[in-house]
Amino acid sequence: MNPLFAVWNFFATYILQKAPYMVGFLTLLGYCLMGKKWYDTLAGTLKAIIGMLILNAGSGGLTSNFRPILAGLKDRFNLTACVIDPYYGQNAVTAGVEETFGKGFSMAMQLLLIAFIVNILLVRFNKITKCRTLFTTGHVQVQQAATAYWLILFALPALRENNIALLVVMAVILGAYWAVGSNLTVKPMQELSEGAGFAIAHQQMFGIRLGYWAAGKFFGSKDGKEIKKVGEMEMPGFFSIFNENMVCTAILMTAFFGVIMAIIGKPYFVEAGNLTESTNFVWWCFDKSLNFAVYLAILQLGVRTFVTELTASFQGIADKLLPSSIPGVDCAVCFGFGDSNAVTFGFLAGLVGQLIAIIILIVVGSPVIIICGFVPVFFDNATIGLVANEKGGIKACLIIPFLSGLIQVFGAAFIAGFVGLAQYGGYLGMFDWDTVWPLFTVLMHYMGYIGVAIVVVVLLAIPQIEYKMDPEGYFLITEDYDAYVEHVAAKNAK
Ligand code: ASC
Repeated sequence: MNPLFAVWNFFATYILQKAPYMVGFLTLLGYCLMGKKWYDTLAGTLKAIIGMLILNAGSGGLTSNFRPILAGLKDRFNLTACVIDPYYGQNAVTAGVEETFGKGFSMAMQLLLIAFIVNILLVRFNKITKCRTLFTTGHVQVQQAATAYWLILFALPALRENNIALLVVMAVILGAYWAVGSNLTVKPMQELSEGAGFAIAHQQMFGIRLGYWAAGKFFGSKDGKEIKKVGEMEMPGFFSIFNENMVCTAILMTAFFGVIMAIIGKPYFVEAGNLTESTNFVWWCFDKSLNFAVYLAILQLGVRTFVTELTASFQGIADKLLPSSIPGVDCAVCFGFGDSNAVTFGFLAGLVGQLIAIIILIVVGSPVIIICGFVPVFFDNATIGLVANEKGGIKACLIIPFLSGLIQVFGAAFIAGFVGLAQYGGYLGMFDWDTVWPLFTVLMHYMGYIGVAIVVVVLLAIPQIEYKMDPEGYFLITEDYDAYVEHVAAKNAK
């Protein structure tokens, strides 16, 4: 193998697609560019990698513990249903793409690399493009590349014959989505974290901005009246224990998941090998529910470990390579900021929304039935709830994720049925992929290349519009958050 190609291959396999090592790589690069001492660079890089690995242990623990429970609903009621979950979605693409389009999966990986380069270029030339954020979450990029590959192959049949044109169209759309989507989260995240210096590079970036906007518009403070955020609720007597995040999570999870697990019933879990006949089922449910709080705590520890290293070192990259930029990271990173109970509330409100939407699909006899996957229902709605709470208080924190839950299920049912992914049992199902991507797909399907042009132009116009709304503050918010806050205060005083 050509040595250059071998290096590239190694980088793509072990770093680009693995968020902890990508974050470590960027930290290393950033500190080197800043000329830090080698041992500080080493220590910072290790902390960044380990912090991200801890975060993964938390989010992986949540997913592996709670995914089977939600998926159990499907088997328990013998539903032929499409599970919305990034991993089910990726499996469905791998299983069906050859049969459906006569194309292998390997092109999705080339797409990932080229789209990433498009993201870098859009940030590099951000004096023109106004894009300020670099995607660093490789596992998510793999899932999205797979799904985008399917959606675009479906929408534009002519491209199936022309690999180069296919790659170019896909990479431009996906790379623009990464740059523009994560850029949309700069303001909500800088406000939430009081200038920690990161954006979100995940699967609900438009959802975050929409939630932020709706929370401010419909629930935000009016006439100077303070909004009541989750963390500021005064709880009397017994309810005061809900102010403690771990206690709150444990009690709510036991109540909610207790009911779901009771509905599924012990025999199912015994058969699935999760527990034995002699295990006390009630105690097992209680233990499982408490573990939710454990994994959340692990996840937050991970965030605390790596965020400062990554954002401090990224200054080197911003100074030397990608001006005025900040890193886009996993959505779970924001769980370390704001009111931690908003994470739990947002999730549960989203779950209620999803369950109601699923019942509606069943009642109206929808040809595609959706089963909620843990990843969309938790990570999307917790994130959106957290942002909504910050901007609009507790009501926003409950109502907006609830609506998001409905939208996720209806959007996924539509698109997974429309493009034929439902029959392979899964769809990515995260918020943006139930909303903006179906819209892109429909536009491209019915309008062909004109649709492609509309998608690209609209995407690229979004940061321009945001820039026009506040040209002085736009880059200040990533370069110097304190100065940005003063700038906003001065603007408001006028
Ligand atoms: C995803 C995905 C995960 C989770 C994780 C959240 O979309 O594929 O594993 O969300 O990134 O921390």
